[in-house]
Amino acid sequence: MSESKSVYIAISSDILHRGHLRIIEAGAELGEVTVGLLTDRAIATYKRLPVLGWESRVALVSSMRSVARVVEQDSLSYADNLRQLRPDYVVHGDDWRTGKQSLVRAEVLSVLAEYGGELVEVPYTSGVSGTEVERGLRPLMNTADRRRGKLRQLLALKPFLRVMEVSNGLSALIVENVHTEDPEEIAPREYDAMWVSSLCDSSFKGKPDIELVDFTSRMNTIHEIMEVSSKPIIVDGDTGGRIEHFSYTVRTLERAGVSAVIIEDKTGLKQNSLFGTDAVQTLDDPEAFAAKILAGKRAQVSRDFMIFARLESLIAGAGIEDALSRASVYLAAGADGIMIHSKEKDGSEIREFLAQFRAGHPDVPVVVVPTTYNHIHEDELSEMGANIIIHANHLLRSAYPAMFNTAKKILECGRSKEVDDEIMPIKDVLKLIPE
Ligand code: SPV
Ligand code: MG
Repeated sequence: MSESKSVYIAISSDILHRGHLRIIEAGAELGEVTVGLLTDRAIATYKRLPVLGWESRVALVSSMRSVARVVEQDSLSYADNLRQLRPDYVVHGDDWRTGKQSLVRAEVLSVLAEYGGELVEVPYTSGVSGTEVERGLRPLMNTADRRRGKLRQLLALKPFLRVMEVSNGLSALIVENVHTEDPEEIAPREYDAMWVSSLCDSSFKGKPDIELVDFTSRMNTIHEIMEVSSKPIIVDGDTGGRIEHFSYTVRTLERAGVSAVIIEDKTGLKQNSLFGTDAVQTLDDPEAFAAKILAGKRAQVSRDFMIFARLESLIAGAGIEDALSRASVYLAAGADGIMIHSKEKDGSEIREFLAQFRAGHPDVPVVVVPTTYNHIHEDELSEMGANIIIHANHLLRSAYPAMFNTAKKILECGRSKEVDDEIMPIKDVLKLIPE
């Protein structure tokens, strides 16, 4: 080994296999190896949550005889570390010449050229793929405990989480797997979590959103979703029901592996919030609702489960001051975060609420549901102070018109040929769900 030369190798080391070891050995033959270990944040942003946390991964890599030092690499980009460390060599498998990783490679080459560093590529070790190992492990890793904890983990690692409505196994499969395919983007974008909406769960059952679909049925939907997916789940708990019942609800949800429940501070016959003041929206007494939150937090067994207090003041026309004072009461009772709801189209009351709320509570997780003020981009909502952005009903709303139009057209035409171009070919349906 040449002591005078320095070598940089970036890995996540979450799933470490002989391909990685070969790269590290090849690096050690060239000089002293510094491993740029991807931080939890980098892995969560670009891939999935790591199976092993930072401390374990550092311990593992530091113990290798060929590794002289471990440093943090906080993004997929090597640029900052290379400019700082100016290693003589970067070593990587040659598999990154094609595909998404080629963008990272191009940047590495240009930074190395700035000071005369060199890229050394090791032939790819066939027969081992970290991605395949990860895919195989995923069901085993998806225990109720691990899944429940994912929401808190993601909240700690990402500036904001994007969440999509799921109402059955099929929509869960879509939200589990859908991702962007922009060739300019190094890592595809995915949804971070799933929202089990009371409006959509009810609507898919042909029932109104008035807490009529009972909790046993809601749990069946949740199990259906859980069986085919691995992302964290946030459940719309409506009003939470009676205080005596809510304690049981919390335990049932957390036992199943749900990450969070959101309950709203309304009482009486619950009406959907998007009716606004067109329906009777009766706000609960703040102390009574706080007592419900407290009962839920006391019932909770796990550390990770979260209870969000949903503020309906803006929906009921009670104003921002009312929402702010209620938020303080609910947080004092132990709420892990709040959801602020609004059906205003321009988003100004949400903006105003968040500005005032953030002044007093910089770190409390905040959920928003931009159904009506949907001209505001996720990034802007995040800058305004939102941590969780829920697209609460968009799969229901896209499925219904498609189903309705197909049913109508076949009726009008007396045959189904006319809809052939608008629906999935049957051969694709047969392959839709792998065995
Ligand atoms: C739901 O999705 O059921 C909600 C959000 O509670 S909203 O419909 O906007 O009230
Ligand atoms: Mg609801």
